[in-house]
Formats: sequence, C-alpha cells, structure tokens
Amino acid sequence: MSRFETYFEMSPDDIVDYVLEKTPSIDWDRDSLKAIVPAEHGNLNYVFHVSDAKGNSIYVKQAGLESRISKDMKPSRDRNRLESEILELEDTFAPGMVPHVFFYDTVMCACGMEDCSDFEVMRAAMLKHEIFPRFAEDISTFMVNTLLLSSDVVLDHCQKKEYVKQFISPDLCDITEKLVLMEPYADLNHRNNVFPPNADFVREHLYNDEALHLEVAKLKFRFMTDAQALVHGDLHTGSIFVKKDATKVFDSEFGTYAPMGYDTGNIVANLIFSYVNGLASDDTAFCSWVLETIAKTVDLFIEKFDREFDERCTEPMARTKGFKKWYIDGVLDDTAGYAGTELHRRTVGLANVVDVTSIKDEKKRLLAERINILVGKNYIMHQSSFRSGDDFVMGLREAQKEAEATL
Ligand code: SR1
Ligand code: MG
Repeated sequence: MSRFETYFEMSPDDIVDYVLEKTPSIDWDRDSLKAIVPAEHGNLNYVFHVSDAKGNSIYVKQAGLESRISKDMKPSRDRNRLESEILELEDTFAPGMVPHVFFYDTVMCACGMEDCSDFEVMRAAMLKHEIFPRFAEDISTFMVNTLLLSSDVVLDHCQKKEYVKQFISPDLCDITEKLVLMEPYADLNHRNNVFPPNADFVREHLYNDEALHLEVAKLKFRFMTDAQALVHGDLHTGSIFVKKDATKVFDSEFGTYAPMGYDTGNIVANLIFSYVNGLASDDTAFCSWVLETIAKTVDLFIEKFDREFDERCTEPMARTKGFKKWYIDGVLDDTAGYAGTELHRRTVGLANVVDVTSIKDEKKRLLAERINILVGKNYIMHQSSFRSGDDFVMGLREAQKEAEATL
C-alpha cells in the first residue's frame, strides 16, 4: 500500500519516495536522488527541487495546511489542482510558455513540474538590475494568447462556461478581493504593512480618499463579476521565469475568470517596482530599459490583441463595427485600474515586494513608496487616459515629480 493515500505535509525525504512513486516513466538513479528546498519560494506553498546524478530533475510543489505568509490563512488545497489544470490549458494557448506538468495529485495536493532552474525568477534578476530584451515580446504574446483565446471572443460560449466552473476557487479569489481590492484602502483586518515614516502619507492618500475608494469599489466589483477571460491572477515578476532567450510563466493558482486587465495591470505595476528599485540606486541604464519595457509591453499587447482579434474572433456580434475598439479600450481601462491596485497593495498591504522593502536609505524608500502610491492613484482615477505604452510611462513620470516634491 502506498503511504501517499492520505494527505500530510511532505519533508524532502518523503518527496524522494513520492517522486519515485509518481513518475515511473523517469529512469531515476535511486542512489543519488535528492530533494532540496530552493532559496526562493512564494507566499503560499512548499516547493522542492528533485534531481539525480544522471541529469533527471523536476520540481514538486505541495499546498500546505496553512499559507507560508500567515498561519491564519488556510486557502483550499484544491489550489494545486487548479494550478496544474490551468498550466495545462495555458500550454495549449501559449505553447512552451509555461512549465510542463508531469503529474498532479488531488490527495497529496501536489504536482510535479518541469525543472526550470536554468531560468531565473524575474524578481530576483530584476533586483540585480539584469536586462531581458525579449521580455516585452514574450509576455505580450503570453497575455494575448491566454486571455483572448480563453474569452467569449474566441471560445464556444458553452465551453467557456465549462471553464468558468472548472477554474473557480472562492478561497483564492477571496484573498485577492481582500488583500488587493480592499485592505490597502482601509486596514480592516489590521494586517497591512505600512512603513512607519510613511504612515501619514498613506492615511491621506489611500485611507482617507473617498473618490479613490469609489473607483476601487468599482474595480472590485468588476473583478468579482466580469468573467471575461481566464486570467493568471497573480502575474507578478515572482511568477515569471526568465533567461535571455526565453520566458515562462508559472504559479497559476490564482487563475480564475476575471477581467483581462487584471493580468496586464499586474505586469505594468511590477515593472514599476523594478523601476523604483533602480531609481534608489541611481541605475539610469536599468531604469531606461524598464520604462522602455513598460511602453513596449503595452504597445505590443495592443497590436497583437488587435491582430489576433481579427484572425480568431468566432462571435458574430463581436465583429460589429466599433466593438473591437470598445473591447480593447475596456481592457486598457482595467489595465490602468488594476495596475493601480497592485501598486498600492504591494506598497502598504500584507504581501509587500522586496524591490521596495530592500531599499535601505529611508528617504529613497519613501520616494519609491510615494511614487507607487501616486502613480497608482493616477492610473485608477484617470483610467481612460491610458491608451498607449507612452501614456503609462508619462503617468509614472508625473507621479515621480509629484512624489519628489513631497520630500
Ligand atoms: C496569502 S498570499 C499573499 C499574496 O501572495 C500571492 O503571491 C498573491 O499575490 C497573494 O495576494
Ligand atoms: Mg504565487
């Protein structure tokens, strides 16, 4: 009888036995087979790198009893199935752009994935101010393919509704609805991480701004009710593997049917975190590349989306003159809006980003945070002003000037 028929949290030793049992098609060298916990990990799960001396290797990811970031959070372990099935579907929409899934197991809530250790996690690489010239091209392709091809524009509507059912995860949506779309504006659960010297600024600009709250409330309701496409749902630089000639997106457990702009907005916001980190060390070459990448990503997304829409649209009413422009404008409004909420929640919420928290000089950190807060507000309050890559970069430059004037 297998010892993996009842759920428990596995140790590296358990993982070795587990992998032998779950991957009979891999000719593992049993003597040298080992599982180690990599240095980088996310906020929720346990990851193991499994390898042998013959060159075989995989990653195993297990959903634990509670989330790593907070023992009070115990999102359903079904998230591991969700992530595996989404990765498999994304691989059909954007072939080769996600890790291959070897197996997933709904008892141990674990899956075995392609070893991507020849890639770097993008957030870590960006902290070293590395440059990835292909990134805008790759990530725009990934987003256009996964978002457009999973939407009612392309999919048979009955099939799409089946996917809506298959990929719904109330617990993970609940995390996003609270952590991203509520708590940065009112610390209702008392778990925000606000940098103390910035407390007054946060109170004035985020907690006490009712006009902002109204726009965020609308974004929250759009996230909860607009099943536009199968979004990745957590498309930040910690969910992306990069190397000079390839990009892969992983960690799709927050995937759900929601507005497309949730993903595109996350990319814009997380590139801005890289920008403010570069600014803190006066790395002008890196900062220029990041700004160029923000603009290119948005412009390539619009260009590819527009072209693919024409080629792939199967919905007769969506071919009505004017519909495509209205649809893309809506995605751009959401891109600005959700870029704003991501900028805010990563600056003052529970799950901060190391791009900002690692800035040691107090004044520079204050500047970085104030840029994030002000550009986020600019995006949220003027969503329809952002129609091109340059518009997004201009919005950032304006916020930077405004933030500098406060210090
Ligand atoms: C409790 S999880 C906190 C955050 O980490 C994940 O990566 C998501 O971004 C989530 O909001
Ligand atoms: Mg994650």
